[in-house]
Amino acid sequence: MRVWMTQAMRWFGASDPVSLREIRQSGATDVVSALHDQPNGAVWPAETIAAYRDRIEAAGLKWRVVESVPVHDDIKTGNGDSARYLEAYCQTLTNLAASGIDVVTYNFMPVLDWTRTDLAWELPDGAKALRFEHEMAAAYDCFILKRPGAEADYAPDLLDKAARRRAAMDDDACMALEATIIAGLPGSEEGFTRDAFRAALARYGELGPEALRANLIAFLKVVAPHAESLGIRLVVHPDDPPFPLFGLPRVVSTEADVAYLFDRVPSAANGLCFCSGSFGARADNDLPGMVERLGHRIGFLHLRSVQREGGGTFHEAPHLEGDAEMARIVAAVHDLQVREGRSIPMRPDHGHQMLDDLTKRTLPGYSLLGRMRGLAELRGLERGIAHARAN
Ligand code: CS2
Ligand code: MN
Repeated sequence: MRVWMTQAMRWFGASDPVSLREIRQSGATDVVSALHDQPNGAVWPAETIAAYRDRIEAAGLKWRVVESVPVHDDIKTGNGDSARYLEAYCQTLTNLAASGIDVVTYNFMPVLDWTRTDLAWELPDGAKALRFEHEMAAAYDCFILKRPGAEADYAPDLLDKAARRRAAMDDDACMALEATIIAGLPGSEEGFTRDAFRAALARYGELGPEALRANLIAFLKVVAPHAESLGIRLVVHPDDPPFPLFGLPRVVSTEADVAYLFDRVPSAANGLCFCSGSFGARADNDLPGMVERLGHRIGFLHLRSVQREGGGTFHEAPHLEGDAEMARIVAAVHDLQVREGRSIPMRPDHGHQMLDDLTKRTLPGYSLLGRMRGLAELRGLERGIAHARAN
C-alpha cells in the first residue's frame, strides 16, 4: 500500500515573508497555519476561518492542520476565568471543523512558547542555525532578569559559567539576549517586556508540575470529547526545550509524560504532535521507540534534528544529521502509516537560514530555503524507505 506523509509547510499568514506560491513550489501540498491575529482566548469567527481557508485553497494548497489554538493562561493556572476560556476553546473547534480542519495543535508550556538564546548561530558552511545555550539562559535568569531564587535552580558549575558569560556582556548584548528569550519567537502567543515577563512568572507563583499536569488533564477532559464529536484530533506539542526553565514547570517533555496523558484521557481525540526536535533535546527520549509506542495517537509530525552539546545545550542540525536518527524515525512513521492505512501530516520543523535567505528578512527558523532543503531530504528519505520495504 502506498501511503506517504502529507507534506506541509507552516505559513504565518499575510505577514509571512514566504508566499503561498513559494510554498507550493517547494512541493508541499498542505499549509499548517492559524489565525495569528486573534487574541489568545478569543473565539475564532467561522467566517474568518472560512475566508482564510479559501485564500489558501485559491493558491492550490490545503489547510487541514491548525498550529496552534493557544490555551489561555487562566486554563493553565486553573485560576480566573478558566470556565469561560474552555467554552471559547470548544466554540473555536466547532468553527474550525465547519471549515474542514481535522487536526488542532496546542501546547501547555507556561508563559513562554519555544525558547532559544541565539537565532543566528553561524555554522561552518556559513548558514545560520537556532541554538539554545543553557548557560546563557541561566545568565539571563540569574544576572539580568534577577528572578528571586533563580540561582538555586542551577548546578554550581553551570552558575559559575553563567556568571562569567554575564560579566563578558555589555548592556547591548544583555538587551539582545533578553529580546531573543522573551520578545516572542514565530508562532508564540505573545512577547514580553521585562516587567511583563516578571508579572507573568509571578502569576505561576508556587504552581508546581503536579498542579500544571492536573490542569492539563482538566482541559483535556472538557475539550477532547468535544473535539472527538467534531472529528477533530487535538495534538499536544511537547515542551521546547523539554525541561523546566525560569522556575516554570514543564509536563510534556518525555514519553512517560505523554503516556500519562493518554492513560488519563483515553479519547482518540487526545493526540500528540510528535516534534522530534523538541523531544530530541533530551538524550533519554528514544525517538524511534516513541513513534512505535505512541504512534496510534500521533496526528501530526514536526521533523527536525538537534545536535546536543551537553548540559542541556543544543543547536538545530540539518534535518538528516544531528542526534535524531531521522532514518529510523521515518522508517517507524512509514510502518505506522502502512499499519493504520493513513497518511500523517508532516512539516519540516524549522530550517537553517541559508543561500539567498541570508540577505532577506526572514522569521527565525522559518525561512524558505532551509525548510525546503529539509522537506526535500525528508521526502526522499521516506520514498527510499518505502521502496526498500516493498522489495
Ligand atoms: C515551534 C513552536 O517547535 C515548534 O514547532 O516552532 O512554534 C510550536 O509550533 C508551538 O509551540 C506549538 O504550539
Ligand atoms: Mn515543533
